[in-house]
Amino acid sequence: MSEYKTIDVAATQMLDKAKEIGFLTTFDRAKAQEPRCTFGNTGICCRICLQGPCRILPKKPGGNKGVCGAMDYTIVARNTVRYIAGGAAAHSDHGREIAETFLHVAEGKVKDYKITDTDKLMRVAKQIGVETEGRDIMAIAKDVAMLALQEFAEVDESKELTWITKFSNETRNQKFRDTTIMPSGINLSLAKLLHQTHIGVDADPVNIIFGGLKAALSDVAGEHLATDLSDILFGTGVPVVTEANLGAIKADKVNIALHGHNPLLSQVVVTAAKEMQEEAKAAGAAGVNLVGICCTGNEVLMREGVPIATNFSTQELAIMTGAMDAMVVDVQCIMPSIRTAAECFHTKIVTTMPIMKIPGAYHFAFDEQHAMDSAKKIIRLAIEAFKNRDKDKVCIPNIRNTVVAGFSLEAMYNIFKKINPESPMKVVTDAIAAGEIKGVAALIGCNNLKGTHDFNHTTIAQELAKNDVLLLATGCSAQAHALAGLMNGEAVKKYAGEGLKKFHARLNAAAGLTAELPLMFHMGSCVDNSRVQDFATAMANEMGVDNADIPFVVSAPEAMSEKAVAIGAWNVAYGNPTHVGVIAPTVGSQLVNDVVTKIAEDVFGGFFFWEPDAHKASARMVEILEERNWKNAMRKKARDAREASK
Ligand code: NFS
Ligand code: SF4
Repeated sequence: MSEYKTIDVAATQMLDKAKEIGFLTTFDRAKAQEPRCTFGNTGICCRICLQGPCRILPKKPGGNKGVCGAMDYTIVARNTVRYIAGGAAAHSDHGREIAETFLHVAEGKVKDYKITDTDKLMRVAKQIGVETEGRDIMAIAKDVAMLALQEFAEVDESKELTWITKFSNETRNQKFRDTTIMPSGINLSLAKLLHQTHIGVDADPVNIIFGGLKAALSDVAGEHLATDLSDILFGTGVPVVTEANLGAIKADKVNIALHGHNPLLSQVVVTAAKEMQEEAKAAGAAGVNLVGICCTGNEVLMREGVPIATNFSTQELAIMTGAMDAMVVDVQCIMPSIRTAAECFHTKIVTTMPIMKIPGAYHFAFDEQHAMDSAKKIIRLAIEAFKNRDKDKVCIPNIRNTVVAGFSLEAMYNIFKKINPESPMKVVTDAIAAGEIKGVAALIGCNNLKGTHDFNHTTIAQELAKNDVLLLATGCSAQAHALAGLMNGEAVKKYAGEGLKKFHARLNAAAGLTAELPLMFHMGSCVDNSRVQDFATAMANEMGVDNADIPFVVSAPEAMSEKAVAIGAWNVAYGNPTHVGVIAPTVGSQLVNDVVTKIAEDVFGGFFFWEPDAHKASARMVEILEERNWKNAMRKKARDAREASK
């Protein structure tokens, strides 16, 4: 066992190296922050106005409320939903940026981007009600782009978000209307939520939570359109075989890490890198080698098979290899400390987005008109850096695992269709009905150094697999499994229960791929959780039951970011039991905590549960799946009996 809080062997080696050179990593900083303040940890610290911070101090006369009189439940509810606003803003703004470029492509105004997946364009257009019959592709694309941008601009509260209503089933849409959480415009619902949680506005915790859920549904729309438009521009993921872990960094090549979330520039860097291999060779390297970190890494993995270097908590350690020539970052989940880490080496940190700069880093402002030029300049900067690389400082852990990824919903359907061409999702629901698999779990979200890096992710995956649960993954969770060698066919042999093994064998025989299907199906980045929800909705539709009745669970074993809170919240609204592997800062108010962990189930069928212990969490998830299957069986029995007595 490592002396550090990680299960990753390569990370352990790099942490040793960091220690040797005296570089303090996020692992040291996490330790330095302990013990945490109980007020903040449980959510009862309010900093919403300048009279604060106010803490709940029940023992002092007048101390049981904030200065304005806000109760613990108001403070906790406000803090929680403000996380959702932050997360939904991040996802949606990412979606909006893609939609802007998409519009310019449709208008023929940019040269470095094109419509790559016309089939997907047609499918999305039809789904959202854009006329396709006999129309020019670009005209259709323009209408899709305009509708996408309208999702942000809408201020008429009687309207409903297209990317919610057209991709959810009618039962859920009605649920969203009945509970007043159906959003009309993305920007509107986020602004409203910030207004609602200003000092002296909403004091009712339940009303605040419903405002938060409306913002969370805006997050779904932002994510879904980001996924759709990225697929149309860059291609929809198909199965790819590649590798993961720090061993994907090559000593003899110019190494460039693509890190962040927005694929607009990184996708062009991939294209540019293919053209610039010779330039790298002229500089004495064996070529250009791209690796991914966080969700930008997932985007280029899904579409281009770019290997994964590492995930969130270990991003600094990719630099510790001494062989990282440039790290190109866009937005979200980029630790500012990568710049300090880079100072110990020759690594160039390149920021690319106007809202994301790091003092001392290079800034190549992304501009869709000159995306290819920027990409080439960045690669040249990396080639220059390579020439200055100190070979004595290079130490790359010899660890890499085979990864089979690229499972967009379309890619999964292509496999299912080989077994059941008419109703592909029936392949899954039949296997559940037959008791071969217990259900489906989606492992998603971040790393959080309150626990041990990647321990919860990989332990839960193994436990669920043993219990015959079909596994989907996105985000840094997917990367954790990839790094640990769980994302390949070997892992099925090692960890899957007998039922899951049989299910996989059937899929493998049908899929006819050169590589065996992996234990975990990597569905993409965190915005691609929209794919995961589409999977769940398809299950509900196939089974003819409400979303809240399907044997489907979600787990964010090491949740960290505001985006993860937004994703968790909408999962609950969609009826999904949602495990979070850290204790949420809702526990400071019994009332709010009960609303999100208990009452939510009565309203939406979905609910949160906090469980830091990976084994207990897995057991609970299996129990939930079994319970839902049992209920479905009972309902069927009752229905059959009724039919028979007619
Ligand atoms: Ni998701 Fe992806 Fe990772 Fe968490 Fe950050 S990279 S968008 S937020 S840390 S999973
Ligand atoms: Fe304190 Fe109320 Fe201001 Fe919050 S809003 S900081 S509880 S006075």
